[in-house]
Amino acid sequence: MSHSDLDKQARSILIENDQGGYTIPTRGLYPYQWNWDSVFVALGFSTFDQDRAWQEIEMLFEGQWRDGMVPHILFRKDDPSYFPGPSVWGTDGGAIPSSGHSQPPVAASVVNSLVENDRTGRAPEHAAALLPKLMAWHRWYLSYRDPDKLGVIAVIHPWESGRDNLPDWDEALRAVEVRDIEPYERKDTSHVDPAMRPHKEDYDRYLSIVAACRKVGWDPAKVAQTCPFFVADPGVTFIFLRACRDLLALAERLEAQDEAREIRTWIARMEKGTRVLWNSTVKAHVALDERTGRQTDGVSSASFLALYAGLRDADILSALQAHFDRIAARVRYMMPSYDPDHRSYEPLRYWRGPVWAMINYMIAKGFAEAGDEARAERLRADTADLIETSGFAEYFSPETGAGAGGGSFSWTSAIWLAWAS
Ligand code: 9WN
Repeated sequence: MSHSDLDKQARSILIENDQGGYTIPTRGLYPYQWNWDSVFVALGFSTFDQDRAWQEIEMLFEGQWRDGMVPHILFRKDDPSYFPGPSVWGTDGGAIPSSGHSQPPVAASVVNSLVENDRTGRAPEHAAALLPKLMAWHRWYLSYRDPDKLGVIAVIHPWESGRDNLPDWDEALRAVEVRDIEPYERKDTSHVDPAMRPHKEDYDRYLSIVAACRKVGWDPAKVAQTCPFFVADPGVTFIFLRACRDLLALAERLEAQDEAREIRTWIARMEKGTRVLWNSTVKAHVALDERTGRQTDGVSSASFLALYAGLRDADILSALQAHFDRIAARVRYMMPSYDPDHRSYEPLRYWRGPVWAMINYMIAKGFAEAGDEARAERLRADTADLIETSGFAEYFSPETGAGAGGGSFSWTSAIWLAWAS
């Protein structure tokens, strides 16, 4: 298929997945509005309809909780094709029924980029209205996902990381007691091959964490104290740090001095904090279980986001370049979600190996900004090849390039339009 046919197809996927101002990731498998999916979708829409891009983000923020949190799923209408739906979550934090935790905070970064690339003249107005909401969300992250002020962001659920069954969560998840869950029927395995999805033992624990948080009424301070899962995540930490830098640029552009001053203190705290995620044996940033103090031992695609987060230490750059080249010698398509040399690597099982287009976009941005255009271009070219060969799949095998998971996928289409094509 030619580039212009793929452009056309990508636009029509976004339009078909549009539910009237917000976009679902894909039909059947994910029938609601997901947080970081929507934000990447806005980036895609911005290439051909900037007003629609703003609307996507504004509708996401309609679901913001009173405490500042922006949920990972908004259940605008009940849809039996997804489990767990609103009744399992039992939340009451905002105006729209939702899940009870968040997802990687890419919004400030995309908002800043919509402002930079504005062709309508209306961006400053949209951005000014969003600024206090973004501030509230970022404050929420610092208060309740870094209560000990370590300068790293923890996730209270694998789903909050956006990288559900990453090997980094295995040990912490095993420690979660399976309790307080009703008999349930999964829906994901009826849409896609069960061999590629998380195991039942994982789902039992996913639901046990939800039950534990529901028990404390999703009160964020109580969740931080009592949640059976509390793991500092290099993915969310780096995305958050990057988002803080972009939020600062936005605040400065809008001449919001007080906000800018406050954000600078966040950046200083995070820049220092990320050191606790550095594993000197592995030579990369890894996850840290805050309940046990144990670090994980694998390089994940999030390790490469250190550059996207703006960490400019020469040792970090050279370690990541060496990992990149080692991994590139093992797989055909970069960047696998987990190290192919690690014992837990599985090329097609969800976040244990496959390639995701929007992760490649962020990693490449980091390499380019660190002056490494060659590795940035390798990521773009691989992403384009994957889409040209296998279409707009949810994710891809790093070995064969086969597409897997849901089809006609929104964020893959958005990333094609905004970057890969
Ligand atoms: C749970 C929608 C979402 C993505 C996540 C991805 C997957 C959901 C699931 O799909 O998670 O949130 O049911 O597997 O892991 O990153 O936002 O595309």
